[in-house]
Amino acid sequence: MKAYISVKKKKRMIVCMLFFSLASMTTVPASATTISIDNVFMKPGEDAVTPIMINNVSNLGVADINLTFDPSVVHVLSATSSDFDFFHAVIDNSTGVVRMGGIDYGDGLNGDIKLAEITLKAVGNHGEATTLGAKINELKEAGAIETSIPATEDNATAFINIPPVAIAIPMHSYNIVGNIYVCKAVFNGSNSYDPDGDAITNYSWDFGDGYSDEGRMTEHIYSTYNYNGTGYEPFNLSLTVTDSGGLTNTTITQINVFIAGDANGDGVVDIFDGVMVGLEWGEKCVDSTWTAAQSDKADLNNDCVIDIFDGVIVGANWEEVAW
Ligand SMILES: [Ca+2]
Ligand SMILES: [Ca+2]
Ligand SMILES: [Ca+2]
Repeated sequence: MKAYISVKKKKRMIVCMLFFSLASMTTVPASATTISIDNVFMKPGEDAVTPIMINNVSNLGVADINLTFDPSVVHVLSATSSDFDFFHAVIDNSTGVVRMGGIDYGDGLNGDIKLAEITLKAVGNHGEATTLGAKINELKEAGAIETSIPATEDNATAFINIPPVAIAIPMHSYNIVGNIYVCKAVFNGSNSYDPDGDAITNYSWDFGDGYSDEGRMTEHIYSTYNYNGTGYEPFNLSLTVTDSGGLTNTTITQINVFIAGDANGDGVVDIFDGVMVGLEWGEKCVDSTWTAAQSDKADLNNDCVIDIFDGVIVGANWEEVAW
């Protein structure tokens, strides 16, 4: 059995520090404690493991927490591997509740504490999902007084579906500002796939310069560049694909955009750009994609061949600078 665990980062409250004012002895409340669960993705019949965390806690002595779920979608096989000295779980797969209790026998637990690792089994059909709900019955500090610890509960979702995988292939990783001497950047998302065979229903592109588009293939003409004073900063090209179950995945690729004529990307158009075009003269793309960076750079108009038209762009922009 293969386990699929989301790497989705849970929303965390802003971490504040606890400051003591010696003058007034007033205190600022510590950052909030949260109960967090990660999203889980499974194929029908398969298992997956997700931790239930008590994050950002101080002096934790006792926890009594329910996990709820739709038992027609998932069952809980086990709840183990707790950070507590004593841990006990009662699993009820007929109503969809796991009640978990943990006790610390020492001076209290601090930081991010694992209540348990939950092993789920997908008993429903592909495409179904259930909320994994956390509910606090008790959360108390260690010690005789057993002060309650305030905390928020952060739910998750168990999906009987695997997210798609986004793959973006830039035909040209090096581009020039192309609105005068046309330079189309072409991006191919067709290698994206879905591990459990769902159709990919949407390809959403963000070119990193404020423009976006949809489609398996797309093209874009960059009309701006990022020069930070010493060099160009690339744009972050993002592709998000969505499967027919609504799960998404995003990949980010860096795309270089230089001023027109700046083949070598040093911020100025001069003899070195002409030399680069000359050295790569006659080179052609394979399958509409450059694999050699030098050729990609010298192909200023992105037409997949290095010829006089690239030379003309250098000449027409002679002595232009990026700053
Ligand atoms: Ca899928
Ligand atoms: Ca240059
Ligand atoms: Ca060319």
